[in-house]
Amino acid sequence: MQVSFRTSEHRQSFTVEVCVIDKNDNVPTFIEESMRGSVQLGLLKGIPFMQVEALDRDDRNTAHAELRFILMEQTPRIPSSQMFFINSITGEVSLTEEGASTLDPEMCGRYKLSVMVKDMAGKANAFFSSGIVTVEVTGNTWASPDPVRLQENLPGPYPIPISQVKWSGSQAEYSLEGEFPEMLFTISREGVIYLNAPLDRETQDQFQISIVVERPDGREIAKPVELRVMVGDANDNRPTFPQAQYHTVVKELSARGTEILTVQAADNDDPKTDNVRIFYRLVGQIPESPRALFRVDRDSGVISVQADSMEGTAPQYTLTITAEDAKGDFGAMQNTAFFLL
Ligand SMILES: [Ca+2]
Ligand SMILES: [Ca+2]
Ligand SMILES: [Ca+2]
Ligand SMILES: [Ca+2]
Repeated sequence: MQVSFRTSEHRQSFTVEVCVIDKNDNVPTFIEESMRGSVQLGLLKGIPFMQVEALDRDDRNTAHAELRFILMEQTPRIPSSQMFFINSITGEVSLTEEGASTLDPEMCGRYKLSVMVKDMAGKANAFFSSGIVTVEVTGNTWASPDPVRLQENLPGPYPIPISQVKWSGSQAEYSLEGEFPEMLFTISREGVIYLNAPLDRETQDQFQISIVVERPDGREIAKPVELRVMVGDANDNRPTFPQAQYHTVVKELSARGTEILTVQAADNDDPKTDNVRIFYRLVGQIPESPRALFRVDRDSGVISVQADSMEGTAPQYTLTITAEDAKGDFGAMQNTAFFLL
């Protein structure tokens, strides 16, 4: 402001600076009178699910517009009277520990919170106004998905979607944790879980995968859920004998039916399936003989004397026995040799 005045001789002027000092003459008010939010079952304590906002037209740089939020009352007061927490400075609303552990949409699907906003940083001489927040409780799709059974050696094409999870609340990011080779399982932004390579039951026959849900800032939103993957067996292992050759001795006077030796092959496939059911067969004898001298039991692998007597036979025979699993996909040939004295 420029002020001038004239005396008899001189004209004089000076400047007067006028400061308008803020006075706390504005009451803070909620931007929306009735506010709505929804909280999902499973949300952890302290993770905001909504935010209340208020305005105060006084100078923001003074306490006149320094706002504080207060949760006055919750109705109904079940199962606890302190289900919710409001951050007094930011206005973010979250669950208390009690709220997070007892929230139940079937017991109470809607709460009304009466909230207050005060200026003067909430001091006694503050202006204030109040508002109502309606909170809907929603059930959540965030639950452990059903176990998945996958056959080993699936032909693909990969990746193969195997399951899906969804956090139905605010923005969420998913990740997987568990004992499996990196990138064997992955999860998309939409929560679809993929298998990226063929499984081998003989290496690992089941997986326990934890699915983690986080906010974009890395804070966990809810407890992880679990996906169990069981690997079904394919008959991809042939029976094998623990040793390539067996040696034994047969007495010349052995009678028919005398047990000479038991051969036993092993099969790495699932013992609960036919893929490990082994049949034994005698497929060769050197030197040959006009009558059958030996036999092998198809199921037990017991080799016994088939002839009435071993008199007049050669001093040594080499028998060839095969072990074959039930489907015969890989009939494994192994030699069995024994000496006859
Ligand atoms: Ca004010
Ligand atoms: Ca396998
Ligand atoms: Ca097998
Ligand atoms: Ca197998």
